[in-house]
Amino acid sequence: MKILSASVIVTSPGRNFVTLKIVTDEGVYGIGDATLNGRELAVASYLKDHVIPCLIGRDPHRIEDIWQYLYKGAYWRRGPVTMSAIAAVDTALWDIKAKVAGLPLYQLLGGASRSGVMVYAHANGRDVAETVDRVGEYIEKGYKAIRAQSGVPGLSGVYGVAKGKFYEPATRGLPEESVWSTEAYLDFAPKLFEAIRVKHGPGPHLLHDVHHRLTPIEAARLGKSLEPYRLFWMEDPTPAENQDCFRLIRQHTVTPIAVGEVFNSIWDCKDLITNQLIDFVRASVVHAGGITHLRRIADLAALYQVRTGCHGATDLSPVCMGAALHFGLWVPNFGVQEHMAHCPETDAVFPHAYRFEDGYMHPGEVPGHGVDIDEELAATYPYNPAYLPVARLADGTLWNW
Ligand code: EZ4
Ligand code: CO
Repeated sequence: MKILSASVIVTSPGRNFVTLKIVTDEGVYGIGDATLNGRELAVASYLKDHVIPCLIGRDPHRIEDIWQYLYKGAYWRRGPVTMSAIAAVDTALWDIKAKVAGLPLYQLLGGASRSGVMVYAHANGRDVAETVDRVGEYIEKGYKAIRAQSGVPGLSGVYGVAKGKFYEPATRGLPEESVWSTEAYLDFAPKLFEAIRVKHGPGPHLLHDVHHRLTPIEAARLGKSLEPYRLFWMEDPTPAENQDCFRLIRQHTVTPIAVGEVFNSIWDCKDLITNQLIDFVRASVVHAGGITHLRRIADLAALYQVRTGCHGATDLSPVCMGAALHFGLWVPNFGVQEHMAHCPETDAVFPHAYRFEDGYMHPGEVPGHGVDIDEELAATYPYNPAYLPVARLADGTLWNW
């Protein structure tokens, strides 16, 4: 079997997605997600101009060798653009291998370790009352785990809270700017979670995304103040570049910590995992080198009782979601999978076998990863540039968004 051709499909059914399609000489094809929010065309070019020419004629079954070839062979290792491109190739090759085997992908990884993949939903409200109501709506829909984000009094725009009906972080045109106040947020956050527990009781797993906004000592204060509400996790409490910062947070709080949605390799995770500075690793199929590399990260994490909590916002396409659900059904140290539903236009462009039932998702039993792309429909949604916002302090200082 040989790789005959490969193409990059850029489409914007509601938001931008980059998809790689690899076609074999036997007619079987596979697809992989290559979307890097706000930097989409860099990955598209990396694939088209530098990766695809190296793939033609190769045996698609040699997934590991092709992964090593693209990683070591580029000389320039790691980075979000490179690793998203490698991930797309890897995901498409696993799709092909599973289709040829006539098996759903999770069977090739080692089979199901559980009956379904617990997912968490996003409950976003403009204030406490609205967020408490949104949490209630997701409980009614059957979700066992819910992330809560709320508008903060005194701040006009906050991460995770929708301006319109749906929350979508990227906006068309140039980056939006928002003003951030750590003081307002730290005073507010415990009140939000107190109200949620008072109304909805101890049952639901509650999650919260700090989105890199705090310094280590502020994150320690937040974690401590949230302890009475027993969060499932506090996500990205501080940027994870200088990872020693997490030691300081750990000295002060037992609120579990999840980090890693911006990570692209096992080297970003290694020290946090081996020093037991985090409890959940957020690395995803698309941004961390595909199934082949994510499996390596999860296996390292398992040694330290760190569990998976893969990123799954709407900027990770249904192709990534499908692959993530196969991965999550298998991975022994599974924690939770993020689920932010795509809009109907996106779902129509990417027909998929995965389904939601009573708080759990299942990848389905279709051979491969079970997600396809309707190329004709995709072509009716041309690329539409969009950026993630930036945050500034009240005096104009650029902050972490
Ligand atoms: O801001 O995916 O936990 N989820 C998140 C996301 C990220 C976006 C960035 O593209 O933090 O909403
Ligand atoms: Co996040």
